Amino acid sequence: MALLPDFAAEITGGLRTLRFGRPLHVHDRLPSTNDAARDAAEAGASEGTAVLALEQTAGRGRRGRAWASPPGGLYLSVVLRPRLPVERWPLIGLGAAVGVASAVETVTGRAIGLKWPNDLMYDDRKAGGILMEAAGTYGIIGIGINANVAVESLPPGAASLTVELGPLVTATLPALEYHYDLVHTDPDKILELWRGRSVTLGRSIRVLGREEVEGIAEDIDKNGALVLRTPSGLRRIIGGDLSPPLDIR
Ligand code: BT5
Repeated sequence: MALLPDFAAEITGGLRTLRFGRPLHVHDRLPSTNDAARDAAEAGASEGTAVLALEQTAGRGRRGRAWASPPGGLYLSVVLRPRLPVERWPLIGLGAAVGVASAVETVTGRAIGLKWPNDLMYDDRKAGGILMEAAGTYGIIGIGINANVAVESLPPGAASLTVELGPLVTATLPALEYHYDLVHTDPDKILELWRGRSVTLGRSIRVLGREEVEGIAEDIDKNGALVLRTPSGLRRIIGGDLSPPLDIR
């Protein structure tokens, strides 16, 4: 699990951020960049401290699910110290998704949509995901983007983009910082940008989980919850997983 200072310097040399990626620790391999960023946060690291690994051996998604992290992809975590009430923290995930989608689009020229809450979609397939973990006063935002890998090494339904890792990181960190700051200063703008990229809204879907609910994804509310129109009225869904749209053909 060696540190790669030369690659870190190559990225930070052209980095246009004030806090994000300052510093940036690059490792050849880690169990999970979210764990390394959490350790840094616990040790007092300032907001923006970032950890990148070229490969993860125990990458994770939400609810303890595994995140396939073969070499080639982007695995990045950033320490956050939000100045927001905790019920608004889900907006940070939405803001990060908007930021990462715009960075990926800029670098690859591919259109990226967002599936609620935080999936990056390319061509109806999942090309990336975001994991926001909160711990008291700080949060860790973890970003996984499938890049430069054979889709056979990813779960079914995944897509991988062809893009150089260095420029992708250099584009992602400023987009993350900009949208994270926007969550604090103009959260309505984040909601508007998220809605503009949504592949969920207007679709008939099923929320999967302990209690399954079907309905039409009508909107997201000011805290990022999904507003679902069901036969028995509007329901707010705070966290969960969505089925693929039920209204496809
Ligand atoms: C996510 O979880 O989409 C959040 C993924 C966050 C990964 C980053 S990488 C850097 C940082 N360090 C970490 O350890 N994690 C973060 P979720 O919505 O729960 O999606 C997980 C599900 O997506 C799995 O159950 C699989 O079905 C599928 N999946 C796993 N790996 C995938 C991949 N590489 N590409 C697309 N889908 C994948």
